[in-house]
Amino acid sequence: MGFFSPLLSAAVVNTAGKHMSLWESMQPPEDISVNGHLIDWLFGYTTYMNIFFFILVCAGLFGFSYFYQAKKHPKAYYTYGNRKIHVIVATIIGLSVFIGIDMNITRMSNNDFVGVFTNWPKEEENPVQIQALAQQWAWHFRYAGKDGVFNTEDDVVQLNDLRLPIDRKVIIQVLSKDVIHSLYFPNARRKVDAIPGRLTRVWWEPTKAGNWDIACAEMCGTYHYRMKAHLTTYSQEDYAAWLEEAQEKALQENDPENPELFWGWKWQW
Ligand SMILES: [Cu+2]
Repeated sequence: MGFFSPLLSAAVVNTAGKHMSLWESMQPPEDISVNGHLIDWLFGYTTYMNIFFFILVCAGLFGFSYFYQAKKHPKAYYTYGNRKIHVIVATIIGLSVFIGIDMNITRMSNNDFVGVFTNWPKEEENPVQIQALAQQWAWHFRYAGKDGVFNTEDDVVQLNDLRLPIDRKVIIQVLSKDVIHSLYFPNARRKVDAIPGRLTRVWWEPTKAGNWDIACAEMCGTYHYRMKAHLTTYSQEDYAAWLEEAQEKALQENDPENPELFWGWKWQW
C-alpha cells in the first residue's frame, strides 16, 4: 500500500535483484485470492483515516499557532480547557476517532473473520486438502493419494513446494514439529501459526496461475529468514495432470518391489 510521496518514486531500490521504484516497492504483493481485497481494504481504510486525522490535527496545530501568535495577541491569556465548549469539542474529536476508526475497523475485521475467514469449506465443496508440517527451517506439504486417505503409501509429500489449482478452495491443516512457525501466503493475505501439538488451519482460494512465495512469519530461530517455500498455482487441468504424475511417482518411490529404487550395490572393500 503506497500512499507516500510519488516524488520519491524516482529513487530506485534493489529488491531481490529486481529493480523497482520506491513507489513500487511500497505496494503490497499482487493479490491472487478471492478474499485478499478484504484485508487490503482494512489496511487502506486505516491508512486513509489516519492521514485524514493527521492533516486535521496539523491544520489545528499550525492554524491556531498562526492565529494566536504573539504579534496579534501580545498579552498571554490562560485557559485550562475546562469550559463547556472545550469539553464538547474534545469529546467529539475523541469519539469520532474512536468510533470512526477503532470501532469501525473492529467491526469490519470481525465481520470478515466470522463471515469469511472462519467460514470453513465443507466436504461437499470438494476443497483441496493439504497437511502442512513446519520444522526448523522447512515446510512439508502432504496430499492424500488416490485413496483420498492421509498418511498412506500413495501420499504425495512435497518439500518447500506447494502446488494448487485456481478457482477451487484450499484448506490447509498445519502442525509444527518443533517450535512455533507461521505459514504465510503474502499473495493471499493469509497466515496461520504452526504450533507443536496443536492443529491449526487456514483456507483460501487462488484466482491466478503463476509462481509465488510462501514464508514463515514467526521468528523461529537462526534461519527463520530463509524458511521459504514456493507456491505454484495451476489451471485446474494442469493441476490434475501434475497431481496424477506426482501420485504415480509417490507410489513408485514407496514400492519395496521397485527395482529402480535399489540401484545401490554391495559395498566393495
Ligand atoms: Cu519458521
